[in-house]
Amino acid sequence: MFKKVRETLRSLTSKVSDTLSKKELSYEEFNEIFEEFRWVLSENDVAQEAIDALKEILAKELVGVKISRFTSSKDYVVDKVKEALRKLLEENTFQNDLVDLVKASPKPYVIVFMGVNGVGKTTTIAKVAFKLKTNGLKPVIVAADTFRAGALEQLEIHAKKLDVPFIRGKYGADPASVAKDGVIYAQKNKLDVVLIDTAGRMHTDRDLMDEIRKVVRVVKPNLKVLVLDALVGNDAVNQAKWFDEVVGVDAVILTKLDADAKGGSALSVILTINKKIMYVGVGQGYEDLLKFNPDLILNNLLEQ
Ligand SMILES: Nc1nc2c(ncn2[C@@H]2O[C@H](COP(=O)(O)OP(=O)(O)OP(=O)(O)O)[C@@H](O)[C@H]2O)c(=O)[nH]1
Ligand SMILES: [Mg+2]
Repeated sequence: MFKKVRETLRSLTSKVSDTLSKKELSYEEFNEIFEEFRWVLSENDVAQEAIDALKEILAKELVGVKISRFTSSKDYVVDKVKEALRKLLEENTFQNDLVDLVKASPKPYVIVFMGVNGVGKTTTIAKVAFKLKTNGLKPVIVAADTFRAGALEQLEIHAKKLDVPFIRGKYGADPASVAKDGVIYAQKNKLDVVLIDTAGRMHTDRDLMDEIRKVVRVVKPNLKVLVLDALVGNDAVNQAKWFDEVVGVDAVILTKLDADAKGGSALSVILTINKKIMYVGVGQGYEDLLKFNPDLILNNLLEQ
């Protein structure tokens, strides 16, 4: 389905550029071409406001312009579409650099990672720990997923490989008190960042949702990060809404971008959730975490 976003984007650029290579594009012509595109974006749950904003920006750039016969109309249109999308994606970009943010804040800086099952929370924490360490900061990893079998060991292996301190409770222990232990450990040992892993949870599980609320109430994190799978598509909106309602979401990390070869799914997710994207995951290695910037999506989406 998301393949369609990319295909339609292509057809939009080629239809507009066909006209522009011969004559000026009238608003009526633009409108007709765009409405076809709107339909595909809506089908993919891209928010109407985002679509309207895109239309307005594009209309300004494309209607009534004359292209010199020395310029390729195709390049011109692709450029304009890219610029318009860039503007929208920039509004959804977490502008601060996490390393700078931590350096400028009182220590320890506490981050809680949350999200539904299997989106990549644990892997992402290992990547973030690696990034912080590489930048001269001292993190501690805290396993507050005391729920899923194997979760503690999975995180412990990462901590050992990364040579980062690791705090865990027993299976079935209260995640909030494990998280608090992690913060106390960081205070005592003058560590810079506390990275708290939590169990995957669905909004339908009231107990687990109450539990994450308690973790947040007890440790009062500086940052609440929602981890989303870029391939999730339409459900991303719901996930963002649930966690926002329960504890609030300060930033999003979008994982598995490497699996969204064409970028359409990620584009839909970003334009619909109305949250700032901080990092994107692009693989399973520790270094596969990139600071989000619109070009990561655009280059994929509009490459010819
Ligand atoms: N290709 C790819 N795979 C990823 C990425 N991030 C995570 N994964 C994989 O996704 C799977 C699930 O990752 P986890 O980190 O265990 O996910 P989780 O959210 O902690 O899962 P639960 O704790 O069970 O809810 C693993 O196989 C990871 O290697 C990514 O950016 N790209
Ligand atoms: Mg996990």
